[in-house]
Amino acid sequence: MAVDETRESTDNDAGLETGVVIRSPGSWYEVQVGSDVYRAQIRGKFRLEERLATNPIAVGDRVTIRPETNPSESAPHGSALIVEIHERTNKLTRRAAGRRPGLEHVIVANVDFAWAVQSILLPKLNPGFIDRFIVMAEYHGIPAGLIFNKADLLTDPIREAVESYRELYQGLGYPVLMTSTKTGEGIGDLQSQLTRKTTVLTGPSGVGKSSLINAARPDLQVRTAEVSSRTRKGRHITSNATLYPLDAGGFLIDTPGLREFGIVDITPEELAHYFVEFRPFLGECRFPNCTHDHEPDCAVIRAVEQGGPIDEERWLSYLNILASVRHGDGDVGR
Ligand SMILES: Nc1nc2c(ncn2[C@@H]2O[C@H](COP(=O)(O)OP(=O)(O)OP(=O)(O)O)[C@@H](O)[C@H]2O)c(=O)[nH]1
Ligand SMILES: [Mg+2]
Ligand SMILES: [Zn+2]
Repeated sequence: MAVDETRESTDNDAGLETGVVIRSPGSWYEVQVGSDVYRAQIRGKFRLEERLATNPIAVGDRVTIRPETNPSESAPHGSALIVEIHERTNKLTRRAAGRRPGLEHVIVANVDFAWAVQSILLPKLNPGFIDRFIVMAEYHGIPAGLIFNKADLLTDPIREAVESYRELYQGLGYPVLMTSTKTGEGIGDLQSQLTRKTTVLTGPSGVGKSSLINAARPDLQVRTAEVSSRTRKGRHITSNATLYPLDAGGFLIDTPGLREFGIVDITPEELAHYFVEFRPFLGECRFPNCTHDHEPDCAVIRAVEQGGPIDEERWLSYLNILASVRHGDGDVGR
C-alpha cells in the first residue's frame, strides 16, 4: 500500500525511518524504531486493498514513518506520520465482529509461528476453536502449534480426553505444549520455542495467554485477571494486541481473547485441503467435486469409517466448518 500524498523530491527518503507497529490502542499506532517508540498516525488516503479489512494497518506491520518530534525524557513517545506500509510476509486473520459479512480483521501481520492457547479447564478445551485456528493458519501458510495451559488442573476424569487430543494434534504434525503458569510445567519448553523469532499467542479469553507471556518474560508484568466463577469464561482483559520485543530479536505477541475463530475467504471447495490428513485422499473420491460430506464412494469418509487414518472428530469438525463457509457465517470473533 502507498499513500496518495506526493512526496516532495527534496525529501527523498531523508528523515524517514522504518519501524514495526507494536500496538494500536486507538486511532493511532505505536511504532518501534530501534529502541524508540513513536505515536504515529496515517496521513493522506491509503489506497484500499482489494479486500476490505476492518484495520488497514495491523500490529506486526512494517511501516515507513516520518518523525515529527523525537522521543525525549519528558515525552517518551515521539510523534510521526505513517507514509508507507510494507508488503506483508503473511497475516493471521479472523472474521470481523458485527454485521459486516465477509470483512476480515487482521489479528497480526508478519509472524513466524502462531500458537492457539487452550486451557484444559476454566474454560475447557474447545476442539472446534482449534480446528478453525488450524484452518486459518494453514490457509495463510503460518506454522502453528497448540498450548494446553492450566495443566495443574488436570484430574483423572479429563486426563484421557486431554491426552487423546494431544496425540491427535501431535500426530498431525502440530506441536502441543502442556503448560502451567502456576507450577511452571512446560514454561521452559515454551521459552525454547521462542527462538522462532516472532510468535503470536491467540485463543479464547481466560485461557492464560497473558499469564504465559508473563511466565516466559517475568519482567513484562502484563495484566491478567480471574475467570468469572459464574460463567467460567474469561473477562476479556487484554484489549489490544501487543508486540513485546525479545532479547534475541523478534517479538512475542499477546492478543485479546476471541470468542470463536471466524473463518474468512475460504471456499467450500478448498476447505478440505487445510485438513492436512485429508490431503492424501483428496484425489481418490468418485466425484472430482466431492465435498466429503455425504457423497458415495468418498475416500475421506472411507478413511473415517475404517477407523483411520482420519479421526472422526476432525471430520465432524470439517463438516461443521464446511456448513459455515457455505452459509457465509464463519462465526464471529470478538
Ligand atoms: N490454574 C491455572 N490458572 C491459570 C494458569 N494460567 C493462567 N491462569 C489464570 O487464568 C486467568 C486468566 O488468565 P489471563 O492470562 O488473564 O488469560 P488471557 O488468555 O490473557 O485472557 P484475555 O486477556 O481476557 O484474553 C487468571 O486468573 C490466571 O491466573 C494456569 O496455568 N493454571
Ligand atoms: Mg490477556
Ligand atoms: Zn470425498
